[in-house]
Amino acid sequence: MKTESDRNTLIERFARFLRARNGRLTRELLREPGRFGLGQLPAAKVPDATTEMVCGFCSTGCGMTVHLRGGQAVNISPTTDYPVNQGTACPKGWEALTVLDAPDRSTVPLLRGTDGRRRQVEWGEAMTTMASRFRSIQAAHGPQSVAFLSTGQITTEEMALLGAVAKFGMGMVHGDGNTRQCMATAVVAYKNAFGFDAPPFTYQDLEESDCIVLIGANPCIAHPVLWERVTRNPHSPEILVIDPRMTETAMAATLHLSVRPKSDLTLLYGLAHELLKQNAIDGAFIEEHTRGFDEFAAFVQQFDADRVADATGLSAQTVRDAALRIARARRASFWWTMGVNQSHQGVKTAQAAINLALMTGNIGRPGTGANSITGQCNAMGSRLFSNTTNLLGGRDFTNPADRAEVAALLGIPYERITAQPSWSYDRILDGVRSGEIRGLWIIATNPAHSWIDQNSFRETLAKLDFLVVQDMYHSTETAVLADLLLPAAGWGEKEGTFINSERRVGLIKKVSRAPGLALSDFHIFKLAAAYYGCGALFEEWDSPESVFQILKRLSAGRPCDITGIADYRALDQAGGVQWPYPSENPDLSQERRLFADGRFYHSDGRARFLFEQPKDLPEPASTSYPFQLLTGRGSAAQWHTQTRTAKSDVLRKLHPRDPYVEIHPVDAKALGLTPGGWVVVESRRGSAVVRAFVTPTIPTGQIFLPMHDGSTNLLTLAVFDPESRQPAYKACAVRIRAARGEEVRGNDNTSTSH
Ligand SMILES: Nc1nc2c(c(=O)[nH]1)N[C@H]1C(S)=C(S)[C@@H](COP(=O)(O)OP(=O)(O)OC[C@H]3O[C@@H](n4cnc5c(=O)[nH]c(N)nc54)[C@H](O)[C@@H]3O)O[C@H]1N2
Ligand SMILES: Nc1nc2c(c(=O)[nH]1)N[C@H]1C(S)=C(S)[C@@H](COP(=O)(O)OP(=O)(O)OC[C@H]3O[C@@H](n4cnc5c(=O)[nH]c(N)nc54)[C@H](O)[C@@H]3O)O[C@H]1N2
Ligand code: SF4
Ligand SMILES: [Mo]
Repeated sequence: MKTESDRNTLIERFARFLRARNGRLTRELLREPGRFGLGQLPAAKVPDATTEMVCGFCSTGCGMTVHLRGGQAVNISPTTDYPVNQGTACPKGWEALTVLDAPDRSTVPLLRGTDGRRRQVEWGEAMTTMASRFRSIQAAHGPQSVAFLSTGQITTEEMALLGAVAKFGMGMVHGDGNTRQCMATAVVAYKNAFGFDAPPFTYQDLEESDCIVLIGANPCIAHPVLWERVTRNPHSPEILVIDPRMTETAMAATLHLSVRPKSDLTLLYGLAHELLKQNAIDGAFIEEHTRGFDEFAAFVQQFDADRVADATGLSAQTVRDAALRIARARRASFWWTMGVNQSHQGVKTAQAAINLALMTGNIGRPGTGANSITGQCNAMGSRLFSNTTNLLGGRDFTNPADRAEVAALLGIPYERITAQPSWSYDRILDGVRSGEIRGLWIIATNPAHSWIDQNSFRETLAKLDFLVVQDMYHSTETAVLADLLLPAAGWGEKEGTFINSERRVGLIKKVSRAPGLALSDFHIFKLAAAYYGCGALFEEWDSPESVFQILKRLSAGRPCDITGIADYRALDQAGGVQWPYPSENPDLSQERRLFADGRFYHSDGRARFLFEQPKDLPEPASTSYPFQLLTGRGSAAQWHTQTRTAKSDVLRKLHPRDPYVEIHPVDAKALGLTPGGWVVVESRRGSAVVRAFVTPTIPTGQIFLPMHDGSTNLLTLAVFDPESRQPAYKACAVRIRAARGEEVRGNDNTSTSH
């Protein structure tokens, strides 16, 4: 009889065979499509070389092989031996090159004149104007009156350069990023619980876990390649999905817990209570490696199954059953994303998931962990090196020793290292409203679509004296508002590194020329420094590769130490490298998780149990607004505000053409709505006209709007988690009715078709 390990070896061998075969077939297909009945490629498209780099959409960080002709990209396919994706990719990855070639690419700087019209200018005039406008605002209103909003979608080297130039060179105090919309909750939860923002897992854990708990996460749509890895798990795992909606992921679950929106906190405390009752805790781990357990255990006594059933809408039996499945597991893992992070009590909900992992000793071993999957290709780079919330390398702006260290490492005078931490995104916007902030520089994010409560956001932006937007496309909702639009190169048109969700540093390369006068963000930041007169401070920062060496210095001796990466150019062949990777005694294994020794980053080495009473929904349903609105990702083929994915014919075919709202058949019937008919969704703040997608996958009393349509955030309510200041995009009260003739959108009139 075969042992489990024999069986695993066989599975692994078969998987390797499939990957090798698929890799060969892909290469042959791209070289000789005629042999596969696909017609012949024009000679100019037949590749003569390949190179490897990571994908530029989501944080999974798949390895992609770019097929080159004369050094220029002609095709792309997933890399078969990259540890992340092992030969698979989602549709966005396959289409990553297509979206670079679009008629609305931003190719030349555009500057608004006194007549309100924008005209094309040379880079020299663009940068002189930017420097002089920002300087005169700062002269009149103080250095803090100019701020920046950046992103998780440029390279780590670019982020670090921007953060350093803006704060240490141009004197700005406040800068934040779209990671606030996304990851701030996980960052705070980890920092307070573990002592550092350190997602502990490696993707292999998805294959090794025997109980995978997904909380507010829909990886089938949002992280399809990670879902692939779940499907390769040979341990027939329990899959518990906590999501109000019966998502694609929930359909594959062994147990779907369709909770009421934002009742997760009560549920997770209830599970802790049940685990205690079932004595399914790891006393030795708790004793040796944590702090605050007794208080936590006393606190959760009040969350008996009846209270939990009352709050969540689940039966008491289901709650007990879920706890039992976790208790039975040898390796339980807890994964969360936006259903948790984007909520009015997100930090405590994330920490409630962390508490479950800690109390059951499910951390630091294969297949375990309290694991936040991040979103954007380089959100993790931004968390460490954007110099916004944290000083470079996960340090603290308010700590003089940290500032002195950074000054010394960078050779920048100590007085220039900003002592005040940045305001959060929403506070920066409050500052614009109050006149404290008058100049704003927005880089690689499209907040005039993605920020919460758009009507108020747009009124706020209109108050600025000078708005600079730096984007790949001139047509985005934010780009069209800019006084100065700077044309940027995108992924594939520049080089640098991204860090994926499992802390893996991967390389991107220039395989295509940016159109017109568009420049890499790196180059634009260098120009900004030069025109501002602070270029001399950043002489050493002369290329992405030299900034990577600076980042290594900044990381030395810290949890995110990457000093062991000797050769930045070899990152692709190495399959990427996970942090930490110190120069002394690095762990050379391909898949690495944190906390194997049970030591956390707090000075006493112990993780913390953190908890508080659940709070009511900020805007509960009422008689006039009887539905709870959920928002999120709609399809694996759409990316956020669709500036990129809408450019691909293939991707457009993979999702419904018109924007839609998911509504339960019972609710649709009661309101007289026809499937596919146009409806109006209204909140106290705005309205959206979309088609009714009548489906039992959404519970009654709730509706779901994908975030990809520009009108979704006209409805959302500007509520924030008090600890992380992350917007609570996923619950406000709305009503819905059939649209009148004049309200129906024209066929091409969707605000997403850029
Ligand atoms: N195709 C595609 N993939 C993407 C992206 C994209 O735009 N398109 N964006 C990337 C980014 S930046 C991110 S952050 C990730 C996001 O990845 P996910 O977080 O997985 O995606 P969302 O759809 O925003 O939210 C996940 C689920 O939360 C559920 N939810 C809403 N409210 C609650 C609640 O109160 N409790 C619980 N338990 N669940 C709730 C929603 O029903 C939804 O199914 O995706 C990344 N991947
Ligand atoms: N209602 C609702 N709203 C949400 C969410 C939700 O679930 N519901 N999710 C939130 C989340 S998690 C996120 S992450 C945000 C995302 O929100 P955004 O960041 O606004 O979304 P993107 O469409 O990714 O915008 C990225 C912009 O950068 C440009 N770009 C891409 N690459 C480059 C580059 O290399 N350089 C430059 N200069 N520009 C580049 C693109 O053209 C695009 O305009 O949305 C948030 N908004
Ligand atoms: S799963 Fe994410 S990283 Fe992988 S191909 Fe798709 S978008 Fe790219
Ligand atoms: Mo995100």
